[in-house]
Amino acid sequence: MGFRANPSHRSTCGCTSAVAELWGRVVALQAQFSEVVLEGSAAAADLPPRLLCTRRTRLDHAGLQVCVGDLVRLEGLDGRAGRAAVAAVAPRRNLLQRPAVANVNRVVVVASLAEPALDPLQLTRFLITAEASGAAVELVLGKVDLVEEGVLAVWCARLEGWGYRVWPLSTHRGRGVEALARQLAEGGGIGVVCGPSGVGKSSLLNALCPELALRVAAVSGRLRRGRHTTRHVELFPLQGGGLLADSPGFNRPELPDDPAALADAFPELRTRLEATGCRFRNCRHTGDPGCAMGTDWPRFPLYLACLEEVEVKAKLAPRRRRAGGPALSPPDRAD
Ligand SMILES: Nc1nc2c(ncn2[C@@H]2O[C@H](COP(=O)(O)OP(=O)(O)O)[C@@H](O)[C@H]2O)c(=O)[nH]1
Ligand SMILES: [Mg+2]
Ligand SMILES: [Zn+2]
Repeated sequence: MGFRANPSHRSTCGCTSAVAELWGRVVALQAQFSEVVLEGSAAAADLPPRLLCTRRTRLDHAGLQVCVGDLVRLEGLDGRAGRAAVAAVAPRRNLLQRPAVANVNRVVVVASLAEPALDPLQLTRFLITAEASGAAVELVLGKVDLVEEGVLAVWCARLEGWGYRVWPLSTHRGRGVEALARQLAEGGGIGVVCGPSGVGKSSLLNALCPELALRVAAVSGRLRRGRHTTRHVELFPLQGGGLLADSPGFNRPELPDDPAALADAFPELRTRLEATGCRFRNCRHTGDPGCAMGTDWPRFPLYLACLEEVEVKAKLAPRRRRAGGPALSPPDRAD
């Protein structure tokens, strides 16, 4: 660990000294403190790997929240005490809502075929939320030791038809863990694991993040109540590089507000739209005669169900629509 001078983030204090700026990544929040890991490897000074940081009050005055995943500039470093203060937050590339993590590069959506059984609509809701973040999406099928190989093969083919590469996995058998670890290490950056409760997300995180596994092992076997099992959000280093966060259990992610954006969150539809386009502008792709997307694609009924829900939500928010949101008019011809 060390600090790096970040040339793209000039000091805003107006001073012209050549002191290198200190930047780090917020990996956890604790009450009013941020836990920050210093970025870069320049000048591996005698600093603790994690700094406990307060926030400069001017950030509060600007209404700026510090989130897990934020890249922050530090001031007032007290290396011996491992303390500093967050002076600035770099612009975020995105902000996931549940869990609240900024600058997410990758969302790992986990589902299982058994215990609990896979619910295609629920999985679609998770995938839509993941796609809406703009991050890369990986689809993991967990607990594959509980199902027959034939059943697994059928589901893999079905989910590939949804436009995803599928990562079959069993943390109990160690199957698929290394392959997924390699994939996650390739992109680096920040990843978030999400999916319904009970599918094996926390077990997967333990398998992928040695530091977390050590911490879990250190927790009393009787209580089994460490920070990792609470609603606390924390980024853990992956063995091959990058950081990964778990999600607390919630089973019904909210769909996005904008009906016009929904088609983009279905990769199989998005690919078709990019390849052939649809001759109608503002088309909802719901089977109107002439819509090139047609209705003969596997997730069409799920797309319809989600679209209906998003449109009802949009109708209930007329003020947002008047402010320039999507119109709900029927498709008009573009040619
Ligand atoms: N059979 C089987 N059970 C698993 C596997 N991974 C996790 N489990 C079990 O599934 C339950 C829920 O796991 P957990 O990781 O807490 O799921 P989460 O709610 O998604 O975080 C626990 O009892 C785990 O032991 C697996 O690969 N195979
Ligand atoms: Mg869990
Ligand atoms: Zn269309």
